[in-house]
Order: sequence, then structure tokens, then C-alpha cells
Amino acid sequence: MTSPEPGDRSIDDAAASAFAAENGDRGRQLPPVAIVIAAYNEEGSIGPVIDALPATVCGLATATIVVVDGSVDRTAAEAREQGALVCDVPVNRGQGAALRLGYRLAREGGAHYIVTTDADGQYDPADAERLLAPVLAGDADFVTGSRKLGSEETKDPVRRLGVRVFATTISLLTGQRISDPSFGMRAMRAEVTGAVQLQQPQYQAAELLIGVIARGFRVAERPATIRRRRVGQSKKGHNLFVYGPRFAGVVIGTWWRERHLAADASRKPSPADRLLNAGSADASRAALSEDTSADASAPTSRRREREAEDAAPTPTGSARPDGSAAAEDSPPAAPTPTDGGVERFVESFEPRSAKRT
Ligand SMILES: Nc1nc2c(ncn2[C@@H]2O[C@H](COP(=O)(O)OP(=O)(O)OP(=O)(O)O)[C@@H](O)[C@H]2O)c(=O)[nH]1
Ligand SMILES: [Mg+2]
Repeated sequence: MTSPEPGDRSIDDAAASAFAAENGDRGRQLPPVAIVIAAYNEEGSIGPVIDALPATVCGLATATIVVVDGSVDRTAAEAREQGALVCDVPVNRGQGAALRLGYRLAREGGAHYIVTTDADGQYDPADAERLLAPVLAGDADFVTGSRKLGSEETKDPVRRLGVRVFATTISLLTGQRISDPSFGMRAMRAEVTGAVQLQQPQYQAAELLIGVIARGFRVAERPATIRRRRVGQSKKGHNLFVYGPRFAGVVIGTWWRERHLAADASRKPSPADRLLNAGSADASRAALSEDTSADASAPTSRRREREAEDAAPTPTGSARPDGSAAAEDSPPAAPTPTDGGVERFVESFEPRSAKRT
């Protein structure tokens, strides 16, 4: 469901094959937690960032996947030297495309959970525990850090205002209270990333967040810290006249897309309903075949369940590279997306008087 465009998909496929060839079993048999980092020209920064990452989070072993794309410096080499699994894509596409590929590698490698962070050292690795804990406890499927609940070093009033404005906008659009929609450190069940549409090449934070809410996953925020970048420069620029409108475009575009997908899904009778109404064997067969060929982008609740089942990593109990049994630190069975999420999302757009009771 992450739906890269066909050209992007072939780049992803080639990069995933190269990753598998380079990393072998290390890439195929990941520990329960994959820490995914997109890095672009982060020489001098990526090394210390990886070095500071914890070997375990909440008692679960971690592996770090760094997706580098089109960097012209030693980012990939430095990440390898620090022991990360590196996917080095020859063309530069953007942080969003890099993260989407990183999520895929994490899922295909059998990780149960994904934690994201940036290569610029702005996030505190110690916060990973606080973000992953509610996911492990089964209280949330997706947890994002929040500088508004935690702390931020920047005093830049425009940046602070930007976070507030987008947080308010997303909260109003989705009906889910969000205080920080662009925080780069998050923790989630790995299959969540396979159940949402991720098409944004660069500003993916809002697309992921709105998509996850729209598909009925349980979202939470926890206090976290964001520091100033100390090495290198922002890849997105400090010009809020560029950053702001682009981020706004992703917010509105994703909301619009998800709203239509949700509305389509709530209008369509489920295959089970159609079978009940059909009353004849021929009609039943037609209903079933229509379901299997239906637009894969329509998130019917049964489809979401199927996607979650397909994407759900199967605990194999196989040996890890370090010789330990995978079953030992296997987390508890993950819950599926909350039923009724799509319906709630649609309702949040309806005028109060039109809301279903
Ligand atoms: N692979 C890849 N990573 C990228 C690209 N652009 C940015 N990144 C990475 O994404 C992360 C965030 O990028 P930053 O430039 O720090 O942007 P930001 O944190 O959203 O915004 P700032 O507040 O300006 O730092 C860093 O780890 C970057 O190296 C890209 O085109 N490709
Ligand atoms: Mg940054």
C-alpha cells in the first residue's frame, strides 16, 4: 500500500536487491527494532549519530538502517564504518522516498518495530524508549515525539509558530489532537508503514501522520527533545516561505486524498454485505471476484485487515546473526488497526448536524 510511482518502484527494487546482496543475513534477519535513518550529505554527523544509538530499546535488540541517496560525500562510508546497514541509492529523491525504502527494508528484514531518527543529531536517542514503550504496551500503533510536550533549543519565533499552525490545522482536519506534526523521531509497529500510502518524496512527516490517523491506527504523542543542528546544514533550507507552503501542500493534499479514499470505502458495501444481498451463486461469485480486483488504494476495513495480516512479520523463531533465538525477544502479538477508523475519519469531516449517531 505504500504505492511508490512505477519509476520509483524500480529504483526501490534495485536498491533493495543491492542492500540484500551487500548485507546478506544481517539485512534479512533483523532484530525486533529497526532504527531507520534517511541521510543526505551528512558526513561528520551520521557517524556520531549512529554511535550514540542504543543497542537495545525497551530491552529489545536494535539494528540501524541508513538510507543514503545521491550523497556526494562520505555519508554511506561513515555509516558503514559505524556498523549500520546501509542502502546507498544512486539517485537523490528526498527524505520521504528514503524513509519509505527504509521502512520496506525493515519490514522485509522481519523487524517488528521501527524507530525513526535523523542523521543531523537533533534528536535525543534516549527518547526512543519513551516513544516505543506505549507501542510495546499495546496502547498505540504509532507514537511521535513532541517538542511542544518536551523541549526545543530553537528560539526562532517563526519556526515555533509554524509548528503550532500546522499542529492546529492537522488536529482540526483529522479530529486527533496533535501538538507537533513534524517531529522526526517516532516509534511504530512495522506493518503500519506498509498500510499507508507514502508518495511524498521529501516532506513525508505530515503524509505519514495523517495517513496513519486516517486508517484508524492508534496515534499518541510523547514529550521529546529537539536540539539545534550542530554539524552541516539543513537539507530543506531555513526559508519558511519555501518550507511552509510545501509542508502545507502535503497536509492539504494528503487530507484530501485520504478523505476521498475514506468516503469511497464507507460507501462501498463490504464483500460480506454484497454476498448477503446477492442471493444467487452467480452474484456471489461476481461479488467475490470484484473484491479481489478492486482498487487497492481503497482502504475498506477488510482490506486493511488483510494488509495488516500480509504485512505482519511472522515470528520465525530462527537464529539471529548473534546466535540468539528470535523467539526469545519476540514481542507480544500486535493488534490490527482499530476497526471503524475510516468511518470515524469520514465523520470528522461531516458537519455536526450531518453526523451519524
Ligand atoms: N536520503 C536522504 N535523506 C535526506 C534528504 N534530505 C534530507 N534528508 C535527511 O533527512 C533528515 C532531516 O533533514 P533536515 O535537513 O535536517 O531537515 P529537518 O530536520 O526536517 O529540518 P531542519 O529543522 O531544517 O533541520 C536528515 O537526516 C537528512 O540527512 C534526501 O534528499 N535524501
Ligand atoms: Mg534537521
